[in-house]
Amino acid sequence: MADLEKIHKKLENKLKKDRYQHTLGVMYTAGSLAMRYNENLEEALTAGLLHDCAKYGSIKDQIKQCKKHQIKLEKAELEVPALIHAKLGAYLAEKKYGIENPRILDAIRYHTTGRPHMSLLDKIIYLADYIEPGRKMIPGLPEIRYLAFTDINQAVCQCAEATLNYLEKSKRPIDPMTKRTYEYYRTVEE
Ligand code: DGI
Ligand code: FE
Ligand code: FE
Repeated sequence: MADLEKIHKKLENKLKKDRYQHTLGVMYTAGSLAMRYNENLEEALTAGLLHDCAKYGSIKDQIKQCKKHQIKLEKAELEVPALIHAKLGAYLAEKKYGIENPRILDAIRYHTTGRPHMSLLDKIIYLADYIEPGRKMIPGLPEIRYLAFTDINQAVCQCAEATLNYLEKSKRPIDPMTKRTYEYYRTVEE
């Protein structure tokens, strides 16, 4: 676990205090879900710790960083800039934090939108991000917290649905992948 210690220190210097606290919440929640579902604990802790590693600086700064590292952003990503930190995060986790494990990098890459056919680790990070103890209380959250530990696919479905409802209500552009996640998990039985 020596590497995790180093990552902790680096992130504490990079992220704002609130974001760092959220990151720790996601890390421990991901660890708990990994214990529940027999997922690799160290992978879950590492992905949880790093999932928002690109979420510092303004959106403009994040776009600049993408340019600098030759990360191509699709038009849709520029229209939904909240998604940029996930793609950039997967890149930084690999290049700046030395993570080679593609399962961890994918969990970071898809933590905001989810995707159809998520791996168990993807689901754990997607849910841990939503349910960690520091999240502001919103209607439906207690049920998703319960479902995360009892019926993980149903939890993913309700989390995606709640996100879509929230985006529709606040009239924000919706990424196709966010929709596909919901459509897939609405009917999935795996
Ligand atoms: O980085 P966090 O704040 O911890 O959480 P996150 O990465 O899940 O999401 C950041 C925001 O992105 C959150 O308010 C939900 C939003 N989001 C997810 N899918 C979409 C989206 N925003 C837009 N505009 N469109 C989407 O498809
Ligand atoms: Fe995020
Ligand atoms: Fe997050």
